[in-house]
Amino acid sequence: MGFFDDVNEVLDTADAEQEENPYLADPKKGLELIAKLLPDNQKKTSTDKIAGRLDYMLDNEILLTLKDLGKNTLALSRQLTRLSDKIMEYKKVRLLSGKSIVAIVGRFSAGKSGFINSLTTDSRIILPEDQNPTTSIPTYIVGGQKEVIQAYSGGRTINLDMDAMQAMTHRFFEEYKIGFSRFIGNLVIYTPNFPAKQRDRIIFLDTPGYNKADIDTRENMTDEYLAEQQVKAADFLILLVTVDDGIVDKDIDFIQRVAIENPVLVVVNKADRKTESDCRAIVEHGQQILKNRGVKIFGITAYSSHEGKEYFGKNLVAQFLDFAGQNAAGSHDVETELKNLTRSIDKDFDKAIESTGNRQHELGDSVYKAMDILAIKSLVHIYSRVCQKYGRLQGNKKRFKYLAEKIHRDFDDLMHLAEKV
Ligand SMILES: Nc1nc2c(ncn2[C@@H]2O[C@H](COP(=O)(O)OP(=O)(O)OP(=O)(O)O)[C@@H](O)[C@H]2O)c(=O)[nH]1
Ligand SMILES: [Mg+2]
Repeated sequence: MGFFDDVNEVLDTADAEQEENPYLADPKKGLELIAKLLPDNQKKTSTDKIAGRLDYMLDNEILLTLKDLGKNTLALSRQLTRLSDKIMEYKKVRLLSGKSIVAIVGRFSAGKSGFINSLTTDSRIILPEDQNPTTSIPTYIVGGQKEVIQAYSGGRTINLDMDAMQAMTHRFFEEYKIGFSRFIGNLVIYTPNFPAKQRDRIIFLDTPGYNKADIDTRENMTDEYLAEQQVKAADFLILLVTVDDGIVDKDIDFIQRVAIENPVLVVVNKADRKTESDCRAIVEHGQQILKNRGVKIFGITAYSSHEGKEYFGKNLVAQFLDFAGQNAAGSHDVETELKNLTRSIDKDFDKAIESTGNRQHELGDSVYKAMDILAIKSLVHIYSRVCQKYGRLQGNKKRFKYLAEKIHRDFDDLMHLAEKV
C-alpha cells in the first residue's frame, strides 16, 4: 500500500466532526494540500547549504580560535551558539526583525494555544485548541493588516487558508503521522486581532507540548528537538502549567535546557477549574519549587484563558508583555548582533595580544636580570610558553577575522535568498 493509498483510506474513514473541514472531507483536496506543502528540494539546497555552513562556522570553527581568550571564552561561546540558533531560523529573520519573540511553552494541552487566543482582541479564536495534542508545528502569531496564514517549507512560503491550517494541526492528521512538522518548519499567522498595544513590538510563538506523547518515539523526539531549537531563539518565555498538575520536573528541565536569559512568566492556567484557595496553594507551591530549582522568574500568576482574566487582582500578564515590548528595540536584529559580537571578540583578541605581549617583555626582562641559573631555567620555560601563546593568539586572530568576513558574507547571501522567497 502506497503513501497516498494510506491517506485515501484514512480520509475515507474520517468521522462526522472532521468532515466539516474540506481538506479532511475531500481526499482530493487533502492530497492537493500535501502536494502543495511538499518540499521543493532545488531551492532548499542553496539556502540550507549556506545556513548549514554558517552554523558550523559559528558553532565550531570560530570557537576553536577563541580558546586563548581566557574567562570570556565560555560567555562568547554561549553567545555564538545562541546566535547560530537564531540564524538557523533564517527563514524568518526578516519577519522577526526588531520584534521580541515571546514563546509560550508547556506540556501538551496546558492551554498554550487557548492562552494566545485569549490575548487577542475579542478573544478571537485564531489557533486550534483541543484536548488532544494539537499544535504540532511551531506557529508564529504576528500583528498584520489582514489575516494571512503562511507555511514556511524548505525556504519557500506557502499561503494557506484557515481550513488548511486546521487540517494540518488537526488530531486526525496528527494520529496518522503524516508528519507535516517534518517539512514545515513553521506556520505564521498574521492577524489584525493581535493585542494592539504590542503589535509592533512582539510576536508570539505557539509551541508543541513537550510531552506530546509520553512515548519517546524518534518522530516525537525530532519534533521536540525542532521545537526546542525554535524556542532557544526566542527572547522571552511564558511557561503555561495547569491548576491540575502545577509545575512538574519536565517543565523546569525544559526551561533550563532552552536557557533564555530573561526572567520567565509562569501562568497557572485553567484557574476556573479549582477553588480560589486551591489555586492560591498551587501558585505558592509553584513559587517554592521554582525558587528551589533556581529559576529566574518575572512572576507566577493564576489565570483562566476561558475567562480571559488573571486571579487575585494581579496584572502580571499585561506587565510581562509590556516588559517584553519595551525590550524589543533592536534586540532581535540578528545582523546587528552578529556585528557587535564579532567586533567585541576582535577587541578581546587585541586585549589578549597586548597583555600577552607585555608579559612577554616583562619575562624577557626578568630572564635578562636573573642571576640564579635555576630561576633562569624556569623563567625561560615560562617565557617560551608565553611566546607560544602570543603566536597562537595572533594566528587565531587572523583566522577569526577571515571567518568573521566569511560569516558576514554568507549572512548577506542568506538574507538575499530570504528576500526572494
Ligand atoms: N477550563 C479551562 N479549560 C481550558 C482553559 N484553557 C484551555 N482549556 C482547554 O484545554 C484544552 C487544551 O487547550 P489548548 O489551548 O489546545 O492547549 P495547548 O497547550 O495548545 O495544547 P497542544 O497544542 O496540544 O500542546 C482545550 O480543551 C481547551 O478548551 C482554561 O482556562 N480553562
Ligand atoms: Mg496548541
